[in-house]
Amino acid sequence: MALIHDKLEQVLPKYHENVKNFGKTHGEAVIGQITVGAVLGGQRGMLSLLCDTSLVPADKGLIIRGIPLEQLCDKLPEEVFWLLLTGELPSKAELADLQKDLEARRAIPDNVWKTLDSLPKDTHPMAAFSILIMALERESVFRKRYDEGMKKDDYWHAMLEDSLNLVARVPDLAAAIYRWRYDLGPRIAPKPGLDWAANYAYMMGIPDPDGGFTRLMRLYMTLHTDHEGGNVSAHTSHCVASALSDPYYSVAAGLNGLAGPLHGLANQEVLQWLLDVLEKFGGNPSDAELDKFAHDTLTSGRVIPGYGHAVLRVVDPRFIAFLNFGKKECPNAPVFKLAEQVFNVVPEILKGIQKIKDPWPNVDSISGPRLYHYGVTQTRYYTVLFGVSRAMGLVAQMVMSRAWNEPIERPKSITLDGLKKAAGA
Ligand code: HAX
Repeated sequence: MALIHDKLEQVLPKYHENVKNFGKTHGEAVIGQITVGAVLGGQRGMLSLLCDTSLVPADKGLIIRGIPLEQLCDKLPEEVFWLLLTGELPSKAELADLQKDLEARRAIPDNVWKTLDSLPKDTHPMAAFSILIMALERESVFRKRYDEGMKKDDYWHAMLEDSLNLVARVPDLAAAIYRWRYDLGPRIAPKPGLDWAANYAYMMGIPDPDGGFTRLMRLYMTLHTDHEGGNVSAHTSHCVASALSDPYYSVAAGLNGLAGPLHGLANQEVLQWLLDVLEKFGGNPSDAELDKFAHDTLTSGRVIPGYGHAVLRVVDPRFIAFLNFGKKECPNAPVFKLAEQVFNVVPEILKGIQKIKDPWPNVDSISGPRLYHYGVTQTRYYTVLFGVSRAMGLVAQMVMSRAWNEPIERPKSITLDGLKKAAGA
């Protein structure tokens, strides 16, 4: 049995007890109010989900299991995965064991590759990614054991099995989609001994003479794993899993939400926006030209992609991590310089628009320029990279929810007339 399983055997039953006892003693305590504005405003600020993997305070940004993101930037994504699941960073031996375990789980059945080959080439890479995860569903240990009458207390064990299998395999699926979608030649088999993100980079087949792309991929995968429970991908995945749909169904559902332009697809939109700027001005523009371009975007009724956030009210620490990486590794790349320039120009514009609550960049405003610099120029692929990493957070949240036997999600809806009555209108 892998060490991650042993560790969770120690941790999760205690977590279950903790949640259960707290629910018993404080089940009636009031923790907030629901306003009409929140119901009409995408449930902003409504506290209604338990998520212990990470937290996003508006004035700080991502904190994973009590550790601010800034302190995790040099960690491998597998280490963050362990942290998400257990609440602690792994020891060297635990990390090595998890890596070995993931490596042993990565074989992909042939039906999945046949599914990929059968898709039309203009299928969006995110759609292909979701379809391939669904093609893996027939492997679900959770569903099989549920059909055999598994006990409730064993649910998380089966969820963990599926979760580890899925996390082990998503880089292979994603790399294969990249090579297939852009006619880059046959799939590249994983290289034994490489870490999870390095293997993903390797299987994409991007030339990487000085290892810069591999370093970027490690950072990229570490930064995108989790962002508490209420964002569209996490919440969707969580809701689907609460019906005891297995992780394949639930992760695919979450990734379908990630594929929206207001969520994970923003990284694709950002890069396109930056390339439009470079094309229009024949290179990097002056600040005045950039200011005018941004205003034109806004007056045409579009958002400035990569800026603003539903929760954050400060510069996203994930943005800062990428900015620091770019300053060190590729300070003169035109598209990186432009992303930096946008950071100097756009917040001042957005601050002048009263309705915008957060004028600052989010992670998507800068992840694409890094990829572009290293040769991943196919912008429609970008959200797949986000999804590979996010799968770790989604499944970690799912395993924890199963551990405390969270019931099926079922908030109550209300009609407009009912809402008006409730508001005394
Ligand atoms: N450009 C133009 N207008 C913006 C804006 C931006 N970057 N950010 C917010 N606004 C607008 C909203 O569209 C909204 O306008 P309406 O009232 O006319 O609909 C108004 O300002 C109020 O929005 P808000 O309360 O500040 O922000 P929301 O919580 O409603 O939305 C979004 C948060 C991230 C969706 C929003 O800021 C946005 O659309 N940003 C651009 C897209 C983007 O970068 N998305 C990625 C977000 C991070 C993420 O999830 N990554 O996966």
